[in-house]
Amino acid sequence: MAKLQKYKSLSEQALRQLKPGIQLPNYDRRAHKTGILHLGTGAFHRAHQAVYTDEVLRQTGGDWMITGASLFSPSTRDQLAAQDNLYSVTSHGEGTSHTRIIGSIKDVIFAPQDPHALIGAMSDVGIKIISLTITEKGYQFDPVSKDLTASLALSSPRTAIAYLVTALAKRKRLGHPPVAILSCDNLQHNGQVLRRAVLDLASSWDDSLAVWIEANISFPCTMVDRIVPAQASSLIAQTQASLGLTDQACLATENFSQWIIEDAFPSGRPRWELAGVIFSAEVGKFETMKVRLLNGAHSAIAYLGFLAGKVTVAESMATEEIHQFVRDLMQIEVAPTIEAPQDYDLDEYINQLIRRFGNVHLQHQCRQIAMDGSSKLPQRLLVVAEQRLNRDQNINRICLVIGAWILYNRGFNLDGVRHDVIDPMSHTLLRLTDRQSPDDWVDAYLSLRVVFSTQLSQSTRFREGVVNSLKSLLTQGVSTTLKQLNSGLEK
Ligand code: CS2
Repeated sequence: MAKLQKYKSLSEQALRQLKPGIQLPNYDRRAHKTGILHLGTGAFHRAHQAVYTDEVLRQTGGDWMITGASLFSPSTRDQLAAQDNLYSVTSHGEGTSHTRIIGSIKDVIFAPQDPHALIGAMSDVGIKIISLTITEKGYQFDPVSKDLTASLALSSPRTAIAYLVTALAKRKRLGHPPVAILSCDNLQHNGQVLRRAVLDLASSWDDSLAVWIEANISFPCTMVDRIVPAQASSLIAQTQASLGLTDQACLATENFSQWIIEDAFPSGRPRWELAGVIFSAEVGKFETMKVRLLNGAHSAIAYLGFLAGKVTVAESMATEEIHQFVRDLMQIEVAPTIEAPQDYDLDEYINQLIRRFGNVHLQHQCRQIAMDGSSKLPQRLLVVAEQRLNRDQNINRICLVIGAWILYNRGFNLDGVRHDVIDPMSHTLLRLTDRQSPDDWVDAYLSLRVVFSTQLSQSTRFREGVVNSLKSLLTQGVSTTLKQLNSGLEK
């Protein structure tokens, strides 16, 4: 603590006291108005989209500052407010690291404290883009849920989708210009999924609103990619040493970053291409490649690594059998289901992923990725299993990941050490393994229609694959199970 007090806090005024070599926002932050409203101002948004926007403001200016909103916790708002909404992002590559101060966030609203302030900001005439990082579970939306219709009727929405519909209704009423609503979450066809969710809720409320949204609002699809661990407890002290100031909101990430966007912005957009964004009509191919290979492998590492007693992704990947398993999962089972975007070589992409997963600077915890498996696994790996079953191909590795997920959801690892299971379905999941044998557990899991399609739940091969994996993990442990699988010759 004494050490922390020695340093001043990061702020506009303190910028000149930063150590040399740190990149600063070289634009007058007050002179640029807000053009983007972002829902979900977590670490990922702040180390990805906010960085691209900061770069555009540096290069060409414009009214593209971001107003952020947090829907669940006031902590980002509080940390940033104490620092004039400035924070640092340090990116680590192989042997290099680079720190910059990001200035593109103008303010952050904590929605539950003042929902009307957020609706007001979303319907402001200057807003041209409403973007979202609300994680996969934010899209699992039930339009007839009492909670949501009631909250809408009261005009005090709680979910991102309900905020969007309420704010769009206000924009329509005020005659304000159309906006692009930009999903930046790891879902296949994220723009279309979001559009459907918004239209479903809007039409359950007011048909004419749904018609107006269809005619005026765009929902571009995007592929976002940067590995951004949640802030580790040691990071503030480490960053302090390199900044010479205290930054409570600092983030560490990798030096890789990618953002592919469908170019459909009815009221204009920042020139993000200047910061490396690729505008493409092929977003779908990029999404499939990224969600299945990167995110699918990530989930595999998270569950198997965790069960094997590893804390981080890099530590898991340093284990030979996990490393080999992850490579084979990607190369043998996942890649053949993917049509690569133009000029992309899947083998090279996989090699690059293996290097990224091995980045020891990231401290990316398995338990962070293990969260919310019920809303992540369907588009990451289960869809791959379906395709492979249709082609009568081997799905052993995917079945093993599902087996590891089931074991993880029991709330203790293979040595009996307890952990919290964070998942929108955690209560249901915990109960499913109350039964006698792994066969019963799997039958109970397969009846979860939100997770497993009819095809998978009726597939004997899938069921047997998961049951056998579970039994092997329970009796032989992670290492032996993986070694056996890795030595198999099946393709
Ligand atoms: C991860 C992603 O937590 C997770 O589920 O797989 O957040 C991943 O790090 C990003 O999608 C990388 O772009």
